Amino acid sequence: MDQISQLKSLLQTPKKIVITSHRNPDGDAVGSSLALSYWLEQKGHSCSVILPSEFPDFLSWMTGADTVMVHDIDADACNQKVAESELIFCLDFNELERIDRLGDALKKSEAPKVMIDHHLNPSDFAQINYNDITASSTCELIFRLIANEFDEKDKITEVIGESILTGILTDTGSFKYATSARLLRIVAELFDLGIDDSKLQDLIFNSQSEKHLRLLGHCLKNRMEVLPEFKTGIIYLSKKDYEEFDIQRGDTEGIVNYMLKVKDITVAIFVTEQPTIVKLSMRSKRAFSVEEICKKYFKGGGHKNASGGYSYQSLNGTIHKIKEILPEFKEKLLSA
Ligand SMILES: [Mn+2]
Repeated sequence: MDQISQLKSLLQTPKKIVITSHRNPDGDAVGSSLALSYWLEQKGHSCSVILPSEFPDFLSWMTGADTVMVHDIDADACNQKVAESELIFCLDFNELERIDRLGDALKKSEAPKVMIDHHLNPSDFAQINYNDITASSTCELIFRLIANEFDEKDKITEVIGESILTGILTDTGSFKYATSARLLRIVAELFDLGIDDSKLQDLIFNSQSEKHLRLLGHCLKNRMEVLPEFKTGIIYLSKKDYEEFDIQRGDTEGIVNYMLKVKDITVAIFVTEQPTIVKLSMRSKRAFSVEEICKKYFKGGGHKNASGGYSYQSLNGTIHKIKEILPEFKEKLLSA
């Protein structure tokens, strides 16, 4: 039996389902989780969406956002839900390490797991996998699962459509990255359903605080270093910056992308000093793979043009390490 048929048979009787996604959930993580939960509930299942950490404020308008459970806030209740669940969906991530302690609860559970994801190099913890690294977003895959694999396009309500389009808009940066003819056909179908894309664009992209914009100004003016010989830009934020600007979850979202606006920058690296680790977020243009750097040197990964990782070295040590490894990639950088 193929995996979609297995999923269909699992979903034939009402089940207690847990839907989970990655730490620091973005629009795709939250959008795909909510969209999937609404579709499954129409089919008679009872769903709990459980995220490892809180989602950023700019997603709080989403229908159902207030029902999301957060493991960082109430681990016991979340673990209880996982223990009771008969089926677990893992969305927008592909290894259990990405969900920290929630991953331990998942490992203990004997419920079958379904992975739906578009990141490179999936691990094999799930029994059912619906992965496509050419998909723009997990939300695109949720649409394809419902409409194509289950032939239930009629079940895509306005709320489900809005959730799906939210993930598509955020993961593609409003149709700038990872687009395809297939994706745009899906978006056309969402428009046909009456989804108001300009309303969503406004809620998602034009809802920044004054503080956020001033922080961006600080990063670009005082914290950006350009290394022209490596076509690379680095922006860093120290613990002191975090205090001074009162930086909260989500406040640094998207800052890394600004460096790619510079004509001769191919790689943008955003380095932030967290309480116990230094976090790296990398973006690249064209054929150059930041996934390779993140995987080889910073215990991370993601996509060719968007990856992340971390380091246990100091902030300065980490920036020094970046500068040390860039020569290894120089040839690829200059030819990309
Ligand atoms: Mn995604």
